[in-house]
Amino acid sequence: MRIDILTLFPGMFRGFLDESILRLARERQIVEIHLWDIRDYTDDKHRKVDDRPYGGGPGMVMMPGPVFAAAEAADAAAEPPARKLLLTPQGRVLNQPLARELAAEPRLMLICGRYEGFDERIHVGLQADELSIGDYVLAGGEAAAMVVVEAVVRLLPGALGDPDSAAFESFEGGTLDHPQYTRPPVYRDMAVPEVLLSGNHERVRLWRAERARERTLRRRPDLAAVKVDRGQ
Ligand code: 9D3
Repeated sequence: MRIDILTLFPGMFRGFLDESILRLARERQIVEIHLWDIRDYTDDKHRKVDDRPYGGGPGMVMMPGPVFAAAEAADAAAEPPARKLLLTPQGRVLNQPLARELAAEPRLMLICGRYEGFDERIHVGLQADELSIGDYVLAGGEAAAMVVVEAVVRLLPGALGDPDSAAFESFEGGTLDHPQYTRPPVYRDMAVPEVLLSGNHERVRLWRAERARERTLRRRPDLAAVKVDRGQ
């Protein structure tokens, strides 16, 4: 997969892309990620990327010219044309099925905004889908783009060391994870549940399923409800 990221702050991505799973996936050539500085696609001496909203109101709006020019340059850099995603609070909210859908694309273009938002002609003219990562207010699209990249890249075949771990996870199974323990067996007077030390795999499996179900009902009844609706 190829991912192009358009941003006013490419420096925010460097550490993120150079560590852990993103570094490994890039080294293994599972994903190729390119950063584009939207300010490089301005044509005035002040390198202006935002302007005041028509109709008045607070804040500034991302101008169409630099974003279109950067998106066209990125699209022309490879084939096929990218699926374009505009990170905005108004977008479809990212969830695991959408991450899976995006992971099946050959190319993604993530367009990050700052200020109050994008000129509407950007999403209309570029045929970009709007994407949010949840109902809280960020200062711009960059952190959201990193969330999308991490959620998608870990699903690409070969990106995780263990090929099973992506299939067994929370949300796709419809429940939260059960509690986990590792050594030592007692830490600061807190003991690991006896069943996990028993060696009885059937008891362990049942205990984990019960704890996962209990947690899901208490903390995320919305997820538990999805599971009932599907008749699982
Ligand atoms: C919804 C708030 N807006 C009302 C005036 C102003 C506004 C706040 C924050 C406009 C843009 C932003 C910057 N946010 C993003 O760029 C963003 C975002 C987010 O804030 N929450 C969840 N997902 C995303 S994706 C991009």
